[in-house]
Amino acid sequence: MSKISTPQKTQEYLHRYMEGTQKRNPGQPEFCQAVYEVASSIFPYIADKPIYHENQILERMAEPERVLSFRVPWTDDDGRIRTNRGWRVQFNSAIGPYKGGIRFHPSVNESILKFLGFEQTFKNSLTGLPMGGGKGGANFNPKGKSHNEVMRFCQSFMTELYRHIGEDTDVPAGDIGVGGREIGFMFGQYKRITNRFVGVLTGKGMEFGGSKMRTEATGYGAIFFLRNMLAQHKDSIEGKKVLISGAGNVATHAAEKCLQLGAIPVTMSDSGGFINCPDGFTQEQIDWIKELKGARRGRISEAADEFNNITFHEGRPWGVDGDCAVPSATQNEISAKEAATLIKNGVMAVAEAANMPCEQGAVDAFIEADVLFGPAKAVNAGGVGVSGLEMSQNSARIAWGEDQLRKLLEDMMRDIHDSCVQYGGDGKQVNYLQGSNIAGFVKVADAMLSYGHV
Ligand code: NDP
Ligand code: 2IT
Repeated sequence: MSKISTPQKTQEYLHRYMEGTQKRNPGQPEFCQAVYEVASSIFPYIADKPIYHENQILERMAEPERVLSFRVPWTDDDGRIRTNRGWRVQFNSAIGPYKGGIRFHPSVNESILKFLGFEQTFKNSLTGLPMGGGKGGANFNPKGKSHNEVMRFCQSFMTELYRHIGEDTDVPAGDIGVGGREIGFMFGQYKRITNRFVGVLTGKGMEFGGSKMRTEATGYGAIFFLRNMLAQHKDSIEGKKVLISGAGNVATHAAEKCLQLGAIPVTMSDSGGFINCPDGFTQEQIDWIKELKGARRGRISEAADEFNNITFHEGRPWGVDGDCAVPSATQNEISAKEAATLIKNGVMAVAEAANMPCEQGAVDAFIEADVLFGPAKAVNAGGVGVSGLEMSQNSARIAWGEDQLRKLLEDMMRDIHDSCVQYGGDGKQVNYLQGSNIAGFVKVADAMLSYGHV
């Protein structure tokens, strides 16, 4: 490649790169989607920086260092032997130990875990902490399983996983279907097998090395980022109607932070449909929903039976009128068509609290329509950021106070926002997609250059 590439040549290189990626990863659409989203920002950025091309940095970055796949046998309450598949994708350790969550959901497959591990690499770089990227999980469906079944599954999962992880090697955490209960079961099993009490998982309970603010960090961080995007563009989050999807860890804490900052959270959802509260959920209602979707493992529709001002609807919440959208459930939950509806209804900002919740066509539509678009790797980085702080506390065998951690989270989200502005801010409106991809890329790429061809 010549020293300075023309925009047309850059597009050709990108096209060829994506053809190669698709050929090498057949049947992995989510992974290819995530690679395209990053590569479309990075190719123009490195057009006049041949060192990255000469060293095949983007080619190496799109290949996980290691993908581990394993059998997870467990016994159900009827004494029947069941078998699931587990994975750990150790994607990139250039800037620190692999770090990223574990997802238990029937849809989990290698494509989804590779997209998540790839994204995690850039996200973790953005936090400014020394963490590489990884992700894991199983195609296990926790719905309808008893407490003891979940415990036996987690123990079996860790009985294989323990040999691949370690406090300085790979530090998993939670994600969809994996919360405090599952982390407790897995940490207990790790400790039992290895006879070591170390910070090998994050998101732990307070009694055994967890960090204050970790539970709240992703949802709170996402709303801090939304506030920062609006403030950067001379607007305020106060009084804004916010559409939220999901009703799990991320969604409920996003709703709570909206309320604390004077915004009006009007929707939440689960895989059965969404609820709408035009006046905005109260803290009491959010607490009730946390309990419903947490310990009670119920359905979001039950909220409409409990509260007079809440209605339940089938489908997703993107047709409801709102100023901002914060998708907080799962990947590809806003299609290009739904993006068009949101734009028509006047949405001014979208903050991706889930990982890759917008299809590529939706991302393009938001940017084209000058909607402020906060990409997941920046918006939801507060979760893994506080996980990094949990690792520091565990290594030092100390526990920081809540006020200190709240401030560290808020500062981290401001720094991530400012890095996005630094690399994506030369238009009339900041391009956060470009900013986050480039800011995340530079540190990992330069570390890889330092190591030579590994
Ligand atoms: P939870 O398991 O706590 O909640 C997930 C929520 O999303 C539930 O309401 C669930 O509904 C809904 N959901 C999951 N899958 C689907 C689906 N296929 N279709 C419709 N709804 C679905 O997970 P989290 O809140 O932890 O995670 C939500 C998102 O945030 C994920 O994308 C995750 O990767 C991302 N994230 C999480 C972080 C964390 O710290 N937990 C950090 C950064 C990102 P139902 O109950 O019906 O299944
Ligand atoms: O997607 C994510 O960033 C997470 N699920 C959190 C990862 C972590 O290690 O805290």
